[in-house]
Amino acid sequence: MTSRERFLASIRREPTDQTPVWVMRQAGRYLPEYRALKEKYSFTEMVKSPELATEVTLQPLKRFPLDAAIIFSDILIIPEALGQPYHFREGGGIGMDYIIDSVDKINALDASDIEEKLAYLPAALRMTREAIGEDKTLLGFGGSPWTLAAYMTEGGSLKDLAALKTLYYSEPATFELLMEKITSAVIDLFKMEIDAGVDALQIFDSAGAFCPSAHYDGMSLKWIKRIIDALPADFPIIIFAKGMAHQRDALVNTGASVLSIDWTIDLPSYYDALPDHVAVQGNLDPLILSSTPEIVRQETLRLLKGMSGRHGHVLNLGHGILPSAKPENMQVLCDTIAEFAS
Ligand code: 1CP
Repeated sequence: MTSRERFLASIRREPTDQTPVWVMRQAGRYLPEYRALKEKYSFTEMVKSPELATEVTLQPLKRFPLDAAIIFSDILIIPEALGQPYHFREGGGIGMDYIIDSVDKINALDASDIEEKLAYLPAALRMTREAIGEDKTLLGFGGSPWTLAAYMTEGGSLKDLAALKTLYYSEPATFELLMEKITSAVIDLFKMEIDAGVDALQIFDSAGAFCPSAHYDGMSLKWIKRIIDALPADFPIIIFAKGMAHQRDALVNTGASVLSIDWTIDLPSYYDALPDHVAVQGNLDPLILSSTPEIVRQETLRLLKGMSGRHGHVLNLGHGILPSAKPENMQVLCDTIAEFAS
């Protein structure tokens, strides 16, 4: 069985022998071996070096029995490829080197030659595949155009998206120009990741909850749909729409195969209301990993029991793993799943 067949089997809503498990944003400050590398190299150096990105990608898999490798990279490689670099701020957080705040700056963004500009990424994906073989899923990812536009116009950590939303309401043609460029770059990124052997792609609409419901389509989903339409028809796409799961039908209409759900949602009843061709991923509160082994066990069992008999569930956190997560709690999470499955 190839890794892609294995992944497709695990998201089918019919009996299989496994609940795949992985943890979004596997890397990060919670692992001492990651912190050790960060002492020697900057975040962007690690992202751009295929050897280092592979090493960081493999770190959680060396410790824990996870079913997938999530390539170490960042959604902000797209703004960088368009001509707006980013940097890691000392003390945490991310900053763009400048802000997109005029039509001239949007016009200057260059969506050509994405493959050449991001050549380090397929190199890292191929190196990672070489190391994990066909037994594990290899996951690629990218930001939704709306979420990327948010970082590009806010210049770093998100506040209220005032500039981007004003652009959408007051200057629709300029908004479309920005979104067309980002969407085209993300399509090229995803095609490149598919060619490099990823088994699935996750689209992060982390800033979706800034959209009013009535405008969620125009602001974000329409662009996500355009991306999915440009990819091979049955290629599995996971959408993480933080805080927007209530837009269930609209999310399903994008063509996604899996909806990644945050912890605000009751997963079993959400799953039951989905059509049969859509699977779910989620949705533990990442903060349980910063608590005690007992809590981790209790919350993981609650989720597993709730989803029992519901096939097509990828066990995951409801958002990225936090720097305060305790590695020993990750072990308890994995042990609890193994115990429940046996
Ligand atoms: O397991 C992995 O390492 C996966 C790789 C991964 C992914 C999927 C990273 C590495 N970043 C991301 C996605 C990402 N990056 C998103 C979407 C997911 C989400 O909603 O969290 C976003 C919004 C970013 C932007 C970003 N990069 C932030 C948020 C900035 C902010 O203040 O809003 C941060 C802190 C980063 C840095 C980053 N990216 C990845 C890691 C491991 C880190 C932390 C680096 C460190 O602290 O050393």
